[in-house]
Amino acid sequence: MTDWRPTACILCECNCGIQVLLGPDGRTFEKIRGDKLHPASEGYTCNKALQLDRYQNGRTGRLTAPLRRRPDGSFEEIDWDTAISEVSARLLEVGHHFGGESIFYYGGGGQGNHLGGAYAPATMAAYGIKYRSSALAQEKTGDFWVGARMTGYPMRADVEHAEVAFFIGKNPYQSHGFPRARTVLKEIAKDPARSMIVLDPVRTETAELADFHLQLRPGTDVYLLTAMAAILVRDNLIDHEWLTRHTTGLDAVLPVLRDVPIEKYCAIADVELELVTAATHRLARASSVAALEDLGVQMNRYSTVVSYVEKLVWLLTGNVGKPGTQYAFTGLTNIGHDRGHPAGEGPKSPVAGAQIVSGLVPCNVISEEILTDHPARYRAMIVESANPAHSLADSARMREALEALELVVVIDVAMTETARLADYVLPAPTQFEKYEATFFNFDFPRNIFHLRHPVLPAPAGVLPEPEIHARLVEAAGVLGEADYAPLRAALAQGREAFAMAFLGILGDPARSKLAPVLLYRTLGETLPDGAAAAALLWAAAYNMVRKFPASVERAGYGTGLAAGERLFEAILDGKHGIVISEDDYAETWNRVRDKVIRLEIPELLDVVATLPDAPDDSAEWPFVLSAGERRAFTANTIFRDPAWRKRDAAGTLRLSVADADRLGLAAGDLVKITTRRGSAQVPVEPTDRMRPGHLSLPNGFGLSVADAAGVEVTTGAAPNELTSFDARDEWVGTPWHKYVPARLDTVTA
Ligand SMILES: Nc1nc2c(c(=O)[nH]1)N[C@H]1C(S)=C(S)[C@@H](COP(=O)(O)OP(=O)(O)OC[C@H]3O[C@@H](n4cnc5c(=O)[nH]c(N)nc54)[C@H](O)[C@@H]3O)O[C@H]1N2
Ligand SMILES: Nc1nc2c(c(=O)[nH]1)N[C@H]1C(S)=C(S)[C@@H](COP(=O)(O)OP(=O)(O)OC[C@H]3O[C@@H](n4cnc5c(=O)[nH]c(N)nc54)[C@H](O)[C@@H]3O)O[C@H]1N2
Ligand code: SF4
Ligand SMILES: [Mo]
Repeated sequence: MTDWRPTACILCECNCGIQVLLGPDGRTFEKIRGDKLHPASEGYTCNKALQLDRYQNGRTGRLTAPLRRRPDGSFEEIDWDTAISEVSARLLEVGHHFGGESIFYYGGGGQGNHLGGAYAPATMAAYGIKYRSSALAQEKTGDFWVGARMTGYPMRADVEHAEVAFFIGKNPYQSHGFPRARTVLKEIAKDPARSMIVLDPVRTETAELADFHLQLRPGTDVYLLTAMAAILVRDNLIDHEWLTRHTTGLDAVLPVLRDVPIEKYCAIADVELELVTAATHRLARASSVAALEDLGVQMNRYSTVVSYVEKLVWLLTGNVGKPGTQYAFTGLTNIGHDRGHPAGEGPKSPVAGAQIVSGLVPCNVISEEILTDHPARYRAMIVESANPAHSLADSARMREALEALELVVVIDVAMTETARLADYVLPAPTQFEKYEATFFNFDFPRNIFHLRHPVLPAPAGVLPEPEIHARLVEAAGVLGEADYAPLRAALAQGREAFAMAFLGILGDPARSKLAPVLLYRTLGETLPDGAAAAALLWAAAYNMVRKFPASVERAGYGTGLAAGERLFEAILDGKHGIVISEDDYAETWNRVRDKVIRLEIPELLDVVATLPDAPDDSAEWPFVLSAGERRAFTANTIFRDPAWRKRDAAGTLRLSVADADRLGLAAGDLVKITTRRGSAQVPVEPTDRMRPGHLSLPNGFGLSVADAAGVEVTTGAAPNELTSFDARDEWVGTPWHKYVPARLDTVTA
């Protein structure tokens, strides 16, 4: 009973440390417990982590050999040499005819696995691939872009230490998003000196703990937040002295906010003016406010404008760079960073001309970039650790787009909805069978990184992603023994000599893009316990020291080149996760561009100044559907085995009791929900948590997995059969999954 193996939960960005005890067969996760030695989660887990055996050993459609699609649509197993050489030859052929930029790369990691995807840039370079995307471009790119415009550096909220926690379209009780969320929420709720403000049309578990629940009409956040910002100005609650010292653009913002018809906007949002005023005053009075926006607004109308106004609220009250406010974090990579080009400038997608933010093409334009005669259309796609046929808007159109491509290659652990449409499927070890990590490390003042060691061996027939990328790069003929030999020779003289040789490679732009594979094939082979996949972290550690020398030093790694080595060694050894940097709060200002925050984003301020009266709900679509709610038993599509759910097995459609009564519906009755794009039959769950007119379906349902008899069974409704690719944000193309006009029809048995 002593061989508890440290690893992490892979089901949300928190990646809580866990320990796993294997059964006698060496494969079953007999017991799972929180890892008290993990520096961020400190033993915490939520209910979901305890089901992880279903990911590892459940009925998932696990892949154990490379597959090639036959003309009749069925798959045949092939060996790895055949798979790599055929995939490579076909990618080269597409590149030869249409240019490497006609090959699209999608994914690179889910909630738990980014290490393999970090090797993909080498494959992209080898085949001339230019365009890529991931799920971030259907949620966070508006926030990233606005942040880049205002501060030049992404920021996160220090909820744990905030006097007032402000949640906008975010339900951390279920979805987390910061360490030990349920514990922190309960602490805030219990403390009379602290408050919680929640903007959500649903009385969520988080809203239930709140002091102020602003239960607004769906899709009206832009009005409500603009009214809150305007109340700050009207009631002279803004921090003039702080704003003069730290910001520009106040002169442009103030006249717009002075003109806001506060009462009318509260009426549009359908929240009592008194409640909005009280919440705004509470926030203004606080010594610290941490604001966290998420999908409820990021996948909704005016999403990018909402991200802007939300930031104005905490900026006008001076909530930056102090405990309990917003901070600029360190990290081994640069997730969240964007150049902040004004709208219309900067890089664009080749067909739709959509703005590329943080290097990512908006997910909602991908099908448009394919289903066209445009000569620059994408012709091939590599999908790694993602399920876009299920997770992107408009599944029917995504399927059509994938089928229109000349080549689709999927790297996954399971036969997913996307893999079924692939020409080649390349199987990987699970996240517990290899070295793995995420780059979702945004903690502050101490930031954390966790290189997880394998918990159990991988089956024969699968290859870890770094190995797949290395083989693809080698098959393209751009790297080989001649390239590795000098690096290996340098390595024989020690890490310092290796560092010098490697620096030489970084000086050559063409070869520096291949650096991940160069590291993997040289340094990687010398790392202990088969930790080759960690090779790339060596360069990342050096880079971290270069970017954040004081923070790394405060964490105890010293300075200079030696600090890079020490940090890397600590990462390799730290099976429970380690502290990689330590900041003081004021360090945030050294990361803000020119140490000045720009309050004015002219394009977005124009929208705020000219908001129309909210359109009336049309009779054809009497409901608004939020397609994809996080619940106690949802976890994207990481769990494929439906048996993991202890409750809500069918994925109910939640609606208000008033609507249910009016339609004569009782719990469990089937209804047909119809949208502009499709329809689905689902059981209903009437609840007093919902506003009349609002519907909610969970995320992650609608997966098909073979049952014991080999028959494909689909559980619940796939949300994106109901969403449209063209319902999206005007600025960065993020989808309006939480605002889908819908209709209900009763189903007679
Ligand atoms: N249990 C669980 N946790 C998860 C995940 C999971 O699948 N399951 N997935 C992870 C991932 S990938 C992400 S991105 C996060 C997402 O985490 P969240 O953004 O918190 O998740 P959601 O439930 O999609 O949406 C949040 C809230 O938005 C509300 N909402 C709907 N419409 C509106 C509106 O018009 N205005 C406002 N203000 N709110 C609205 C919903 O009622 C919901 O409570 O969760 C992560 N954590
Ligand atoms: N309508 C609607 N759509 C949504 C959302 C919504 O709220 N509403 N939410 C969106 C959000 S926020 C997100 S983040 C996306 C998530 O959607 P996706 O980005 O598509 O990712 P996941 O569902 O997390 O699936 C991850 C994939 O990785 C595979 N996998 C697991 N482990 C490994 C591994 O070790 N290696 C490899 N190669 N593969 C592995 C899994 O089998 C699965 O196919 O969904 C989005 N779609
Ligand atoms: S799903 Fe729960 S246990 Fe897993 S990482 Fe997220 S908060 Fe932690
Ligand atoms: Mo997400």
